[in-house]
Amino acid sequence: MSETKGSCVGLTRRGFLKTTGAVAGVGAVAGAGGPALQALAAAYEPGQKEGDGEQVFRGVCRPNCFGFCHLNVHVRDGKVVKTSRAPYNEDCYTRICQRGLSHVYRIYDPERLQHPLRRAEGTERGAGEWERVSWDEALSEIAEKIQSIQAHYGEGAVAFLTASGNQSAGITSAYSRLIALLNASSVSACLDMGSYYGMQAVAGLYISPLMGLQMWEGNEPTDAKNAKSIVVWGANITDAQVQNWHLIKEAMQGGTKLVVVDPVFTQVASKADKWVSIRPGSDTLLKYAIMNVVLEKGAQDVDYLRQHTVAPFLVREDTGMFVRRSDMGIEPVPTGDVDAATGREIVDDPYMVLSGGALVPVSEASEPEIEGSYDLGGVPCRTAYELLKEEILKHTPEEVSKITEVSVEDIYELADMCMDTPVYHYEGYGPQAYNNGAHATMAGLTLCALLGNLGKPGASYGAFWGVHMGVNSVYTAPNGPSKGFSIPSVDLKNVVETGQFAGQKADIKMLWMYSANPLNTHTDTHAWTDVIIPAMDYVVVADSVMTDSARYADMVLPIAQWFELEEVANAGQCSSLHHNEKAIEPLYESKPDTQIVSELAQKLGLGEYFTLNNEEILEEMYNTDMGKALGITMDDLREKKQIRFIPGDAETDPHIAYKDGAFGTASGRFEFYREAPTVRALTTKAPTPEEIERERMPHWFPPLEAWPENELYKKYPLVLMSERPRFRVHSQWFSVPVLRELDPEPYVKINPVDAEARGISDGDYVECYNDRGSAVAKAVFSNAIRPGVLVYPKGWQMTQHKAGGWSELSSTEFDAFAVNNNFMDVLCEVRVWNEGGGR
Ligand SMILES: Nc1nc2c(c(=O)[nH]1)N[C@H]1C(S)=C(S)[C@@H](COP(=O)(O)OP(=O)(O)OC[C@H]3O[C@@H](n4cnc5c(=O)[nH]c(N)nc54)[C@H](O)[C@@H]3O)O[C@H]1N2
Ligand SMILES: Nc1nc2c(c(=O)[nH]1)N[C@H]1C(S)=C(S)[C@@H](COP(=O)(O)OP(=O)(O)OC[C@H]3O[C@@H](n4cnc5c(=O)[nH]c(N)nc54)[C@H](O)[C@@H]3O)O[C@H]1N2
Ligand code: SF4
Ligand SMILES: [Mo]
Repeated sequence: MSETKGSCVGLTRRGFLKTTGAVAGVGAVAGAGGPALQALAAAYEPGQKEGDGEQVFRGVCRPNCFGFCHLNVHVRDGKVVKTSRAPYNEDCYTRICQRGLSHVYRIYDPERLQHPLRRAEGTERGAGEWERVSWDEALSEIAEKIQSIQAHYGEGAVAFLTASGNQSAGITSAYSRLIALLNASSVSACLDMGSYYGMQAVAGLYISPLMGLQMWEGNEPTDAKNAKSIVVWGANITDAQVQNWHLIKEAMQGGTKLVVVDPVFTQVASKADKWVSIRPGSDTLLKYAIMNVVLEKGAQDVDYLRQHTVAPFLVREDTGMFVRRSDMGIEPVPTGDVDAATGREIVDDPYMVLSGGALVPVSEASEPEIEGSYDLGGVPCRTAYELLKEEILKHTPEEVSKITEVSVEDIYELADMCMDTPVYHYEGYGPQAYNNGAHATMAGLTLCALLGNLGKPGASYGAFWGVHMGVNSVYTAPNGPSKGFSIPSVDLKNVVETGQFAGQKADIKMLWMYSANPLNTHTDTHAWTDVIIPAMDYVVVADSVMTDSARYADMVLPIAQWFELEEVANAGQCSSLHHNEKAIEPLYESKPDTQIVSELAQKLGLGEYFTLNNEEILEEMYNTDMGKALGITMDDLREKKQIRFIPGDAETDPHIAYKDGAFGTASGRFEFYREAPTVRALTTKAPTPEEIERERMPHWFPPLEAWPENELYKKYPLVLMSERPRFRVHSQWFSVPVLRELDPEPYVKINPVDAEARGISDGDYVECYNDRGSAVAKAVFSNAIRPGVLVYPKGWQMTQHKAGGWSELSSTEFDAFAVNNNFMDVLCEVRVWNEGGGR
């Protein structure tokens, strides 16, 4: 193992052994002869006690890896000695991984923050010099800053930023309540939003009767076995969604074929029946080429298009809007109902479709025509399907092959598999991480709608991920929602630079980050260190370890670890609520976020709103009338440990998306054509008329940066892509010795052709760089990487690199509609690292 820079986490072999010893000293590796993972993984039966005096608590592993695995947290003498697999109510979700098995190292991490830290007086932010302060001093100072900043710059000048470090009800509700009462601003993370926005654009949102919002609405992964083929679009399942890999494998054992479309020959690709290597950023085109073959073969599902999509709707050429009855001069009829969302009266003004050459309201046509045109008093109109067909016919396999670098034969073969339905399309988050990424999702779903490959067992497109919304909204906003700004994180730099947001003056002067490490996990570290942070009068970070973001704070607050408090995890791929018991007292001086917020509130004169302790907050959140009606109260959760918030059963009756043929769109149909595209979130950028036009249908346009036609390509000819390693979830687990032994330091995978052209040898330290920044890592030769592409496993803190950090290279540029972090839309160059030398 080599030495890495930085005081926090640079572990030499000697340092590593010393650390392991220190952890073992507090009883970490019970019964294990050493830190070997095998020993940590010793089998445990549910409820089994290892020995006298051992207590086993139910824990929930809750990083944003989507797994939310249930754990036994084994406690002896008030110390966690081990974590092991605990039973999920549904067997198919009972599982654990190497991260779940190594929690003891996180709890007793020597790097764990023990008490509040204030940036040492006279030192620069990021210098890493701290002084210990008491909680009373820390919270008094923070309260004084909040009050003085709000008095000077307005209430919205204080902003809270969170990401996906821990999606749980207690923490979320406590901060939401404080933000609402302070009228503070929120900075929202823009992670995976290309995929989310793309899905919502064409298919809308699904809200389950049990108050679950399916943010990513596909068939449950346990349904993959019902498909003839699984087509993976840029998902690294064996490493990034390891909890689902056994479901894919079981499907394969039952005869389901696996195809992987990925620029990289990933681990999943190596297990597949077919791997299709694609040029990064071009998935939308490949999907159009497949649709082209579908039309060529006449394989489209006319009935599905007619009944469940906007195919038969007529589109006016002049306005781009669907033809309604009012376009024929018939006044809309008031229904007497009011739209809850807009407060507007609902009128009856039906969409008109062609039937036997005449226009009729859609409900009156049993077999509306999906092809054809109509002259509406001089305004030409065509069916939405005609418009889609026109776009599809532009993208022949031959043309698409030239751009995507997928062979024509492969396009036909893939098209054949897609047409042999049901097909389970498993979309990951690679294709959406480009500026054009949302359209890859829109096109994928459109391909499925064209084939009627939705709403049936085995027939699905996308990902699957839910969040429970049945919380007590009076608790989270007792006097109504905050009047502060809601700023997407990719736009924060622009807001700080212009002092404007959504047409108003916006002076953001204080940032409080929790469950987030944006200087590491969001794009363009220098946007944070050089623009955003310097513009702040005050920066607070609440975390359990010294992260890249915490290093730049003025005050760092130590939080209690996951098993040191009771919590309810309320999101994830299993679409369940999960109960996490408190197993031990918070270590050192650390406190749960809920307690930190309550104690601060006392100092802010908001004490009357924060009289409940952590457990009582959870009861307040779930013991609602709705909770009682749904059988989801805190008592239910404490007893059952896991409660599914969508109907069905994972094993015997998996969730099938769009089963009833209805979609959460304005028309209630699948909208491959949209009348009035709207942005996902307000930003400082307004979409241009061309962008609005483009947004109506899935459309391919080149990535913003990572494309050969880009001028920058001459200087930076390599596309820089990330992958999620099995050793970390984002930046979490970064300092766990047993995992560091397997994965000691940052590396970058490079095709030998690219390396040799630059005089790079396998194992050299190399510097990847562009105009925004650089990162130094070890070069690992790999023929699994396409020439012209570099791949780095993400999530190292900057202090773990010899120099720089991966997020220095990406940009905060974003698409005005999807408002997403473009993690893969990055160009760079690489050279042998010249330590101490300049460029
Ligand atoms: N161990 C671990 N697990 C995790 C996480 C973690 O940090 N660590 N993070 C979690 C989170 S929040 C998320 S969002 C998920 C992400 O889950 P995944 O999306 O499965 O994870 P990635 O490793 O980003 O894999 C993306 C894949 O897309 C490919 N790709 C890149 N560009 C393109 C393209 O243009 N087209 C195609 N077809 N493929 C492309 C990449 O080569 C890569 O194989 O993982 C979750 N699980
Ligand atoms: N290069 C590159 N970067 C990426 C991606 C990529 O594909 N490529 N993917 C992105 C995606 S999809 C995601 S979702 C993000 C995730 O981005 P983040 O959410 O910022 O990442 P994490 O490292 O999981 O969590 C942040 C911090 O939350 C802290 N935390 C955990 N539990 C608690 C708690 O209870 N209270 C408090 N106060 N803090 C807590 C952790 O210790 C950790 O330091 O990463 C993104 N970053
Ligand atoms: S890290 Fe994810 S997959 Fe691993 S045990 Fe935790 S929740 Fe499960
Ligand atoms: Mo994510």
